[in-house]
Amino acid sequence: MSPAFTAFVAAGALIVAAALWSSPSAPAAPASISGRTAAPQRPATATATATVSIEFNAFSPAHVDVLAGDTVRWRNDSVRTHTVTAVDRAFDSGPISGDEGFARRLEGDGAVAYYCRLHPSMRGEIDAHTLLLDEPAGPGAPGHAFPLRGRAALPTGTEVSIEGDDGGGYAPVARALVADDGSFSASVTPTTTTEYRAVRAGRASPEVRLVVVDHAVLASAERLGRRVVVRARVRPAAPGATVVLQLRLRDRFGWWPVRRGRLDGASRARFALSTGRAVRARVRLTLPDGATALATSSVVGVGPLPRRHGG
Ligand SMILES: [Cu+2]
Repeated sequence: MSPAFTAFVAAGALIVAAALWSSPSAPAAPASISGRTAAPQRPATATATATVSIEFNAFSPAHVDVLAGDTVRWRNDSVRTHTVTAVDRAFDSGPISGDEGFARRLEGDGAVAYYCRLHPSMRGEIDAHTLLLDEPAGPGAPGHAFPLRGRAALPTGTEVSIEGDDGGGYAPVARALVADDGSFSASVTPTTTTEYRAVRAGRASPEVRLVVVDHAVLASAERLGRRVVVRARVRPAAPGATVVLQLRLRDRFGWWPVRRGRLDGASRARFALSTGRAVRARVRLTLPDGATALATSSVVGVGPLPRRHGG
């Protein structure tokens, strides 16, 4: 379980559920329930480092998009000596032998073409941008809000427009403000696979593609003595994707995430609970954050464990 998810569920849901399962007769009354907290976001940094491998006769990747102010680091992974030399001679690494490297901070935006003086057919390019969007964390779902994040080499508080194109050309779909650390985020709601870009004052980030898939989650529940097993299957198949088991807790007025898992190679997951109580459950397909919903199963349930008399 990742620290992020621990933080997410530790807000109350897992504690409630744990108390419930371990002592079904005791009233579940934790001191406080903070509910659905926002999923912790990966902290963005004002600058980042991109790494380019120098191979035997090529730079890999040969094209890199960075934010103005980012540093590019080249590492010689080959047995030959190479150079990293700007075509306009703005910089020249000098000879780099195996296992050595070279770094360069890109101050402004624009394209920088470079090559190897010793093997002039080896060429590469860095595009430094004012705005960059992160690659989406996974496929989105039609009609479901999806978080987009990015970085900007712009002052805190600058407003950035997020534009989307799902076939009819780019149009504004969201706005975002640049935070102190240069990051920005916005929520978009695609209906189909869409290209996005961030725009400010005529400058646009490279576009990113959000693939949109209409997944269905099929769930079933079964009581096996004191154990309740909830099984889920996702179609179309999404092996490795994150699924969250939610329980309807009568005293808590809502659905609570109590377990998180990943779909196996057959796009299935299985959750086991130990409880004598009646259970109403559903299974939700989410982004890796465990919080952004992509699809939700119907409600499934089992009755309570029959009471034993006598003995
Ligand atoms: Cu070379």
